[in-house]
Amino acid sequence: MAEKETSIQKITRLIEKQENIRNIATSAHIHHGKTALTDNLLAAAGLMAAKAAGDLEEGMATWQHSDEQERLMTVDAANVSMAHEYNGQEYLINLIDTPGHVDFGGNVTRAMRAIDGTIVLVCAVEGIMPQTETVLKQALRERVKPVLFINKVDRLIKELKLTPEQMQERFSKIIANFNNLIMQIAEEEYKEKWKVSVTDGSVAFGSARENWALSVPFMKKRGISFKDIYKIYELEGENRKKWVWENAPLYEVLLDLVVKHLPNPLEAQKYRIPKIWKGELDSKFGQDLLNCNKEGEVAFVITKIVIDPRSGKEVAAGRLYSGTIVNGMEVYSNMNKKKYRIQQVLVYNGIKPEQMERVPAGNVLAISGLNAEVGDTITLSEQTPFEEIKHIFQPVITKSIEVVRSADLPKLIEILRKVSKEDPSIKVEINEETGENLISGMGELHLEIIEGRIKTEKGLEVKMGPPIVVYRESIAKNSGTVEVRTPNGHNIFDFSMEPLEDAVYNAIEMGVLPEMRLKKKAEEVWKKLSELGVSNEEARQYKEIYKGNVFEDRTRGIVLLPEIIESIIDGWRLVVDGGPLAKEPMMKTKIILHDAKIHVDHMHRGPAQIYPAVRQAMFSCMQKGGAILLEPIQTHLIEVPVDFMGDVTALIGSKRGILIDVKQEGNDVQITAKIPVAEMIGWSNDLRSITEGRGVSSLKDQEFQRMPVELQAEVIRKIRQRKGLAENQ
Ligand SMILES: Nc1nc2c(ncn2[C@@H]2O[C@H](COP(=O)(O)OP(=O)(O)OP(=O)(O)O)[C@@H](O)[C@H]2O)c(=O)[nH]1
Ligand SMILES: [Mg+2]
Repeated sequence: MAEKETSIQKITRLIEKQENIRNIATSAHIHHGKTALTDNLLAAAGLMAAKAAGDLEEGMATWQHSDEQERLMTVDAANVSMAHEYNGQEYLINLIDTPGHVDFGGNVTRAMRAIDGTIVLVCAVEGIMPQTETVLKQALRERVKPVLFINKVDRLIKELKLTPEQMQERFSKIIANFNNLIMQIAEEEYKEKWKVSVTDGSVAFGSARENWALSVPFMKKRGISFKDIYKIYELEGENRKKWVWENAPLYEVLLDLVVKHLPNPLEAQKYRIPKIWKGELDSKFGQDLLNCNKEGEVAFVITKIVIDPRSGKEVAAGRLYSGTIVNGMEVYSNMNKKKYRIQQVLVYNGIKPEQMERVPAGNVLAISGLNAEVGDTITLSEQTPFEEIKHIFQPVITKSIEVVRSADLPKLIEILRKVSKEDPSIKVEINEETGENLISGMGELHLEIIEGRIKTEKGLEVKMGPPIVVYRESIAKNSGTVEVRTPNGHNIFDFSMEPLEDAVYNAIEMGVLPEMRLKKKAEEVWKKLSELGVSNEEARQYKEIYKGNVFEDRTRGIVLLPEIIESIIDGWRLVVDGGPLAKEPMMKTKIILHDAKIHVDHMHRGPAQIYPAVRQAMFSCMQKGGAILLEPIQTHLIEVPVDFMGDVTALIGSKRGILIDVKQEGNDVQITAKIPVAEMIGWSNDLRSITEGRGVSSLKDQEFQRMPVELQAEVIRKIRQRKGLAENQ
């Protein structure tokens, strides 16, 4: 008798069959059951012990860090793969389990680049929550197709004791809300196409923890009615398991749904590539990408990096959009402009990475041997890279980090470098002059987790300062023209600065406009600018878009300008990174170069002359146009029993918060409020203590807004003091 095929042998066979691959992720509001679902799918595929699947206390298979077990939540996105049989054919499901907490939302954004479809889970009791909307935004931005799984239906039966009719009514409401979101968020072409529906089976419901799921087509096929579902909770022990396994097997219902409703890479790349790659689609490389060509040039996008703590070896996971990656092959990093030799090619067998000889396009896989960054495009020769992977929110909380023993300082710098590589949502600022090292993250929890990992996983004793809020600097109105000279007096520049238009700024934030140096023929960008109301003439004056700021060149025919424009723009970027008020980053400004007189001798127009002049121009412009400080503001949805409403509104008021909306539903109220991040340090504890632990708050949105004038001076003074800035800095 032939030996039974092992699961890795099966996967080796399946990675070749592109039509039968599905690259997907779980995504949802926090704790809606993503990991319980992933665990149960793995268990059914025989890739982990069934007994432990989805059991928090036993530990989730996908939790690879001890902090996840301690806090009972997912922090890192986890890659797993499994085989599935549907209609007599075998499929390979590459699945990424993503975290739900907003602080780790960057991991969701990055996962979306690797996949083509996502199972969005919605808790049947809580319904659509702010983070459901956020994950849909993240998915649709990458043209990742969603399907819906309504989870925790057991609670409707056991806790809320709903009748079958009430249950269906609740489902209808969730589905309608879900489709409304798709209508609001999706691009025109996908609004109708990607709506989910009960009848076509793109919606399933069930209980990830209790390992069952159903969809309407599946119920029809098996002759099961809504009433039958209640049977599950009348049966006990083995009988219940047996009924569920025979009539509503979670893995079968969900993976059938995935195979049927989510695209394979050949289909998906046809419409995803034009959205996430802005090169020439008619070129050979463009065609390779569109067609997911195994034979084409390698195009691998890194979406996650893990550094082995012992060996220091870097493993880069991501999506192969074209070509075939072969062990030992030489590849090119478009970010580093450097070649590397691949040392390992890995695919996932369950949660376990396994070495392969070769993996073709259309798969999620990992490689080692590189020293690259998340977001990099790995090819064979230099190519137009994929669009930047941009997270919806920016980091707004910073802490200083110091070593306990000064001898450890070099180690700290090395570790911070690794930390920001593994988690690109972290921003690290190393100041060798002052010795102050700062890390910024998405929230307090994010920084706590990082601190914990530096101590336990990286084994370095560190001390972190109290949380500090990140501000932005901007300009209130048009400055009018300012003339400056270089320190040697040989060059003169005329600049002005003004606030950047809302439409343009928002498009940059949304990733619709790329942040980059614009070349002579930036047709794509000009077209978008014109759609945003920028005149054709002005669009052609855009030289660079950098961190939400724009540089325009309105000079005409200055022969020597090309020789120094790089230095001018470098000088501008330096001030954008740290503005005149308090050396906080600038945002939403537009600087315009109107005229220049340039010395013929290049000796007299080096960066040492140009930088200070640009800086002086920007400082004067900001002074004339009114320099303003912007602070991060969060919109939160706070849900509490109605009895606590008064206390919660008072708490919001005490934190400079503004009520946006209050809705009552049964015994609960939903309060939407905008609160400055500076006042939100310790927010979850404050809310917990005034609501006896019954208030839940979730982030809906985040933006920067002008600070109240009466507070601005004091905040600036404090930041300058903390940074040790002298009068003229
Ligand atoms: N009653 C019930 N509880 C569930 C179900 N699925 C998950 N849970 C519970 O909900 C909690 C969160 O489950 P997880 O699977 O960790 O949820 P998650 O979405 O992965 O959470 P994060 O990754 O932290 O966002 C745990 O206590 C689970 O046991 C379900 O179908 N029914
Ligand atoms: Mg999870």
